[in-house]
Amino acid sequence: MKKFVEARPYLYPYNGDLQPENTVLLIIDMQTDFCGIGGYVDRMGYDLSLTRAPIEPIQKVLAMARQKSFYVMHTREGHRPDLSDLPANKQWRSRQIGAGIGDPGPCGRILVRGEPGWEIIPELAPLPEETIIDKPGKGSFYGTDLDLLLKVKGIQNIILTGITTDVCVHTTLRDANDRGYECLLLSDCTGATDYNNYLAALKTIEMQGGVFGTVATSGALLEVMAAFPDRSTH
Ligand code: C5J
Repeated sequence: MKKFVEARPYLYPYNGDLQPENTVLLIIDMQTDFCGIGGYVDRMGYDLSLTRAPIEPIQKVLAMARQKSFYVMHTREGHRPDLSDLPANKQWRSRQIGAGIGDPGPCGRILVRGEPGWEIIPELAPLPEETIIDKPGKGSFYGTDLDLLLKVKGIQNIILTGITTDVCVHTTLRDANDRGYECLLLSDCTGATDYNNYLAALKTIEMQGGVFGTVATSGALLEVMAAFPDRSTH
């Protein structure tokens, strides 16, 4: 039976083929560096309440995805400890704003793999069976095996959540859309360092009949997910 989530500008997914077997919940960069005290975003001087706002809504969607056996994947932005995968211009720009990638801070070296600030926040800690994608850039496909993993699992639908809406989430969304994945962004499960950019990022998805996909609230998705059988019963 076809299933659709109430979304803008069109119901998701476009073909009604929404199943745990062909759909992944992708949780992007919910790391201390992006939403925790002393992390990268905090060091840049942004208001952490904007990037922390999605934590609770994502927790609810994550719990439902686990209960209903949807695939769950998490991403982490970060660099090798020797910084050999850190482009010089990315490091230079981060130092200009006082939060040099690779430099020491209250949460360890900023955006370096293995450091406390790079870890996913405990509220959204991955389970051992959930895939974690370590990415050196903003997009989740660049320099990773995400596309291969999705193809092998037969994933058609990607439900995007995480931070930041206008940077890593949007870069991932645009790339996923070009690769033919059917994308849904959950508006209350994402946040940006700049609220107007958050609003613009949502609007950009909705233009041209859904140029990159479609946008829903987590409530609308949860309503549809609730109708699937629980993990233990299938
Ligand atoms: C940024 C991200 N903003 N996760 N990364 O540098 O959006």
